[in-house]
Amino acid sequence: MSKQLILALSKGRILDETLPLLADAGITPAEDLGKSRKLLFDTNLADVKLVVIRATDVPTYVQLGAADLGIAGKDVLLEHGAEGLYEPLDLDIARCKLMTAGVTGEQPAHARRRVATKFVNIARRYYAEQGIQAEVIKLYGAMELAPLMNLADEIVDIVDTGNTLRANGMEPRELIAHISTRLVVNKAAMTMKHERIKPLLARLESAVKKRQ
Ligand code: PRT
Ligand code: MG
Repeated sequence: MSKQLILALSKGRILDETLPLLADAGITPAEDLGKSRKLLFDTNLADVKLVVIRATDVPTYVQLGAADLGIAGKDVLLEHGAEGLYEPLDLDIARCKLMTAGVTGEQPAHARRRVATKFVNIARRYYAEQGIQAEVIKLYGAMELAPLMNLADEIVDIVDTGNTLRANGMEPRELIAHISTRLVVNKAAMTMKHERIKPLLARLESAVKKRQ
């Protein structure tokens, strides 16, 4: 195994909250991530590199050992599955809720409920646990549109303020999980590179604690 540690970062809104946290932990990219088209970056720490990838790809990179560590939303981790991953630290950023939602004031009428979501695994598990028969329909975005277009009776999506739902005539129904961003570590790397990972984990842990 290489002596470098590769940390995979989730692009998008998580990245915006991750960079200040990394800075608090004394980890800064060698160049401006926002301004570069590169995907692999050196940092001020000689043995730490960053890759910036799609949030949904982070668990895959870490699980397969292409990255040693990763930063990803709990929603993405629940959907992907935790095999081969340790989740040692809640970074306490990008907090939100995973919820079911439907058209305001409407009861889900279909005996077999049609549920549109990009979180198909989470949704299947959740409705099965509730003893509700569900037909889960995979979408890649704009879930709020599905009930309005009568594609689905309900959606499973991320809710923060609830403004997006309200703007589309919908309301949150059941809470599935509280979500925040987590640090994940490849299980083999945790053993083989423990001496390198330990201090990095400690830096991040104290940066998180300082904010609480
Ligand atoms: O990757 P893709 O572009 O398909 O999805 P995305 O644009 O939703 O991802 P991105 O980069 O914005 O960030 C996704 C990650 O941020 C999620 O995996 C969560 O862990 C976390 N997060 C925290 C959120 C939100 N808050 C959030 N509010 N992800 C998405 N939202 C969206 C939600 O999908 C909905 O459209 O914001 C809307 C709801 O917000 P409110 O305030 O209107 O309720
Ligand atoms: Mg996006």
